[in-house]
Amino acid sequence: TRVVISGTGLYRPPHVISNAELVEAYNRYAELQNERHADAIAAGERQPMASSSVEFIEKASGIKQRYVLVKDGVLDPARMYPRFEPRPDEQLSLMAEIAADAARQALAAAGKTGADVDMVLCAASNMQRAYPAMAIEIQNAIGAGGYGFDMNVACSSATFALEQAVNAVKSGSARCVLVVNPEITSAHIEWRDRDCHFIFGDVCTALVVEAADTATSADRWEVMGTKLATKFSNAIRNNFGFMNSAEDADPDARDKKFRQEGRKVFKEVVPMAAAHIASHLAALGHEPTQVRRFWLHQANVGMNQLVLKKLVDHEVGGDIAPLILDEYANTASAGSIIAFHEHRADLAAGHLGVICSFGAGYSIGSIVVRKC
Ligand code: CO8
Repeated sequence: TRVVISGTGLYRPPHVISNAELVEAYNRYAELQNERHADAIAAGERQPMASSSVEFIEKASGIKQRYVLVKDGVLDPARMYPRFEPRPDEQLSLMAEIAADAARQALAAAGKTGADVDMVLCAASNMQRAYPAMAIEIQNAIGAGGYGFDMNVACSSATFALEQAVNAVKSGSARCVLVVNPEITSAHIEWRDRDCHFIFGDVCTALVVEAADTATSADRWEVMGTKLATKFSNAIRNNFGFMNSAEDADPDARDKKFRQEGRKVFKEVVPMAAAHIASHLAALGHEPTQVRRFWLHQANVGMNQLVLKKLVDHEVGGDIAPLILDEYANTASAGSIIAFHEHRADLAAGHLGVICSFGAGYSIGSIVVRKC
C-alpha cells in the first residue's frame, strides 16, 4: 500500500514573548534572588545568579521570540512559571483543545472530517495527565472512530508517530490516521535557569496520514520510507513523574523540569543525525544532494547548519533547510512539522524531502517524502 501525508495543521498560541521581555523578567528575578541571599553571597557561601542577555540568546540559538499559551506568570519575577486555570473533568482539557484545533485544520486541508479518522496518535514530549490517554479525548472531540493512544519520544515524538501511522495504514489496522503534537513546553521548562529559559515555545501540529488511493487532497506527499533510532543518554533529562511524591521528592527541585548539557548534546547529536539521514537516503537509493528540502528539528540554527554541511558538504540556506525557530523557538517534537507545514507549497511533483527530528533519548527519526 502506498501511503501519503494528505494534510497538515498548525495551532499557534495567542501570546508572544520577545527575547527582550524574557531577559528583563529573568534579570529582575536574578536581582531579587541576589538581594534575598546577599548575606550568603557576601560570606562566599553562595554564587550570585548571573544575568541573561538577548545577544547571547540570538547568537547561541537563533531564537528571537516564542509563542506561549498563557503569558501570565512567566514574566512575573515573583513566580517565573505560567498560570493555567485548572479545568473540571467535564471540560475539554487544554492539550486536547489545541490538538483538536490543529486537527481540524489538517483534516480540512486533507478534505476529510473527523468521522473519516480511525486512529489518533497524540505524540508529544509531555502529557497533561496519566490517563485516560489524551488521544482518546481528542478522538472524541473530533468525532473520530477506531482507536487512539499517546506516545512520548521527546523531540522525536512526531516522527516516531508518523512511522506508526504509516505502518498502521500499510497493515490495514487503520485507513486514516491523525497524528497530533500538542507541545505545552512552557509548563515543563525551567524559566528560572538562564541556560535554558529562552529555548522553548508552545504550539500544536497535526498531520493526516492515509492510503494513496483514499486521498483526495491536491497536496499529497508519499512516504517513501521511515527510519527511527534511539541511543540512551542523560544529557537531556526531566525526572518529573508519578513516583515523585512516593519518593518524598520536592516537586520544585531542579531535576523535575527540563535540563540539558547543551554543548554535549550539540556535539553528540549533530554527527548522529547526519549519519542517520545519509544512511536512510542511501538505503532508498538517494544522495543527500538530490533532496530538494530538509525540514529539520528546530533546536538551534548552528546545529541545523552543521547537520546539512556534513550531508551536502557546503553551507545551505533557508531554501534547502528552512528555519522556523527564530519565530517559534524550539517546540520539541512539533518543530520539524511546523517547518514542513510552512515551507512546502513551492515544491513541485517529484521533489524529494526529508523530515527529521533529533533530541532527548537520544532519539532520531527521519521520514523521506516525495511530492505527488
Ligand atoms: N545569557 C547569557 N549567558 C548565558 C546564558 C544566557 N541566557 N545562558 C548561558 N550563558 C553562558 C553560560 O553560562 C556559559 O558561560 P561560561 O562560558 O562562563 O561557562 C556561556 O554562556 C556559554 O554557554 P554554553 O556553552 O551553554 O552556550 P552554547 O553556545 O553551547 O549555547 C545552547 C547553549 C543554545 C543550549 C546550545 O548548546 C544548544 O542549542 N545546544 C543544542 C541543544 C539541543 O539541541 N538540545 C535539544 C533540546 S531537547 C529537545 O529539543 C526536546 C526535549 C524535550 C522537550 C522539552 C520541552 C520543555
